[in-house]
Amino acid sequence: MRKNAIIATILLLLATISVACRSSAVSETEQESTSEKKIVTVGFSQLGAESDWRSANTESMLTALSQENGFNLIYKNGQQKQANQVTALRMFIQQEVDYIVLAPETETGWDFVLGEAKEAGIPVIIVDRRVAVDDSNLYTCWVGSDFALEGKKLTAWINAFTELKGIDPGEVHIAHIQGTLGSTAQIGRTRGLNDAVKKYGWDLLGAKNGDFTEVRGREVMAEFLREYNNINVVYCENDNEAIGAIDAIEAAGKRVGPDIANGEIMVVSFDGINTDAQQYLKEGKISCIAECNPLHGPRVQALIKTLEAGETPEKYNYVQETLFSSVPEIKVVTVDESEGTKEYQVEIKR
Ligand code: GZL
Repeated sequence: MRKNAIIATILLLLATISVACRSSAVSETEQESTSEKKIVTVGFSQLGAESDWRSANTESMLTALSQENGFNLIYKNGQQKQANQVTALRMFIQQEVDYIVLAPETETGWDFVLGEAKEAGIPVIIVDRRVAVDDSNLYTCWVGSDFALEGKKLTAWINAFTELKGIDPGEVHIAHIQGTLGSTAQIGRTRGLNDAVKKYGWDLLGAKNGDFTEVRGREVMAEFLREYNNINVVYCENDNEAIGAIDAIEAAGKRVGPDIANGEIMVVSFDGINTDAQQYLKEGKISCIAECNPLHGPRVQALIKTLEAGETPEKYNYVQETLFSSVPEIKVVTVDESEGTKEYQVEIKR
């Protein structure tokens, strides 16, 4: 009898221990699954939907910051108005999101609302264009392109073209279609052209704002054609403007192409994501496109993961980009880096 009692007690003890272990394992598993499943809430303020580049950028961001990737994304489109973006950021702050991601329309006017985000302890990641604020601690980090370098690359290509064809720099007559004034992309690409005009001695006829859209590109190109009869290069600050400009040039009965010695008008551009522009490049209607990569979604996702792990990402994260050329003889151009003095070769993709 006593023996049975002892065996029963031991069995009861073993059963109790195994239940305790299983429950702690379950709770650990649950904890692990809970921590693995931690959903990160992100408020993303996109500036608008003005171009194919912007659409590709938005799609990349929404795909990367998806629920299956562990995010609860609150997406707001600013319709090209900074006031709408400021309202969106204030809403994100009220909702106490974990992170704010901002693709700013233009560089200035962000100090106050970014100060409110900082006050609320919400890290801000800037994507694509930059913000010009007094205190760069108002945002955690930025990812995007070096727009001044893009301008350097494209103007280096124009110079290589004139040298290849033996065209006198003074015979290069440029119509400049700018992007949204005050945006980092416009500031950098415009600086690239203005510096090159001084460096090579080109004739810059004028600059008009095409606002990165096809409609405005067409309108301002028509204005240029009414004002000047010697345009032989059109420097467009994105592909949508270039497509509109080509429409206007052809509507005026002129030809687009690299044969400027025989009256063609050479069109160059930025981005390289628009399928029509890529087709124009193949046909030679656009002579060169400086790549501007819109696929920032995975890059922003990686920055958030770094922050979630308690690590500090680089403050400024530049995307590597190249040139697309329709002129096969030009295979590489040499540019010096925007800030540095190092020269480097830009392999041209065909
Ligand atoms: C560049 C981006 C620009 C694109 C345009 O990073 O801000 O805005 O070049 C877009 O196509 O509208």
